Amino acid sequence: MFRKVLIANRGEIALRVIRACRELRIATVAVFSEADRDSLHVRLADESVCIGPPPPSQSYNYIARLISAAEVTGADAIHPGYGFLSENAHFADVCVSCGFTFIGPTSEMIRRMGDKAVARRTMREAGLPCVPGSEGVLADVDEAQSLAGSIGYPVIIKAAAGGGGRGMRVAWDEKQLRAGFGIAQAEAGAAFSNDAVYLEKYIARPRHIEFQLFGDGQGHLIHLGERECSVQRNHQKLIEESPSPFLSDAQRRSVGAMAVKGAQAIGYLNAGTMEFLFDQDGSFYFMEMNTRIQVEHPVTEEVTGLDLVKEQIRVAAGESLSLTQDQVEWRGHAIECRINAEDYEHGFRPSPGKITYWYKPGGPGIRVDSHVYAGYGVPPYYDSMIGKLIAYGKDRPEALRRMEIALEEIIVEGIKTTVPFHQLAIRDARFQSGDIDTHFVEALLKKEPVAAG
Ligand code: MV4
Repeated sequence: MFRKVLIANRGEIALRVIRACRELRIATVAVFSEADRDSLHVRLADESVCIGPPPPSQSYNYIARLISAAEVTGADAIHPGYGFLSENAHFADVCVSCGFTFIGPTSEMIRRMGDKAVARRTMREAGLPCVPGSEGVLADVDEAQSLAGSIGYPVIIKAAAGGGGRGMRVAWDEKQLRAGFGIAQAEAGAAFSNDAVYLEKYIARPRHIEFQLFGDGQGHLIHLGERECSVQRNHQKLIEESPSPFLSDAQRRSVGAMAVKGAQAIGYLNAGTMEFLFDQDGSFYFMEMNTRIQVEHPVTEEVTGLDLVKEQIRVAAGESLSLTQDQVEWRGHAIECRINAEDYEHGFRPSPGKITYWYKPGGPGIRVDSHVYAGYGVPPYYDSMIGKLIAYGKDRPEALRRMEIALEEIIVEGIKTTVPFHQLAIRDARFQSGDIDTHFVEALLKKEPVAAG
């Protein structure tokens, strides 16, 4: 097992990794930017190293500084968390070539799944259902047009280097396709320095359901069930839950087995998530694979009773998975609300600043993963998430009720947060009945004009 782990991240996930290391009796090194000097991850880690000025490019994304910090502190492994360098294959390579274990999959797996057109081909060859579309990237707009003509409109053009909804363009007819193709290419080129795009049939109003996967170095690969992530806005998830209210046990077993088969095709190692879109009629399609621990991993932890971060560390250190597929048991229901420093009444605009008062809800089935405290200043440089509120119950109604109570209990003063949005969403009749798709937030905010005050 490792003696010392450096956490190449900040915020709640840095705390989450520190806690997992503590349980495993591994020493921890925090890294921090000048804007995060007073952050809890700095206080709770055994050691800390300042890695530069506030902008991520000068700190959390600055590979040479992270490696230097690992070298001077004598760490033997690096946990990337989510975001920042967590899906950067080059970073994984540099870690390994400098003698540090990267707590995640190999750089080769990150690279393969990072190219969404390659991921799609790989999973189709492994037998997973994929939306009809192009065989790899498109050469030009004429190829796009002839393909769209044969599969039928609407279609969606996606950046091969994209993912998470970035660099996508929907076309409902030939004219929109010809106009959108160049825009998609230009956007992809500007955002990812790679203008390769591919095409798929567009699925209207899908559900986003993702499966948690885990592989170890001994060739074991298991799935830990799914998370329903349809409640999102501008590709930012707001509420996640497990299990999905939409899936039957038989569907869970069959899609889970598919996901395992796909991950086995690339010999997948460590934690990964396979994202599927579900059609209104229950058909499902592989979309992409994320090669990191995700923000919403706690809902899976609550219903399986596992510690996914500890599992990541153990597997990276060469140990076997702590259980087999047959031993995975799902119990109850968990929901997560992302508490962001955002003013939802004004288009979810960022609301950084000092938190003057903070009261953390509690009671049976309530978990709060957060790095903030009264007096903490939310810096404007990073992601606006200040914490995750997770409610567990024996069934969905109990989890929902506990969430509703926790949202009434929580107090955050000094900044605006997404708490009022969550209160609205959780009480919505459609949400209560589980009737949610990726257009839920839009429909909710349209229907319910935000009350003054
Ligand atoms: C799609 C789609 C419809 N049809 N692909 C957005 C995130 C990225 N992982 C895939 N995304 C989509 N791909 C086809 N062929 C609709 C989306 C999509 C979406 C997916 C999941 C959650 C929210 C979404 C919001 C808008 C569009």
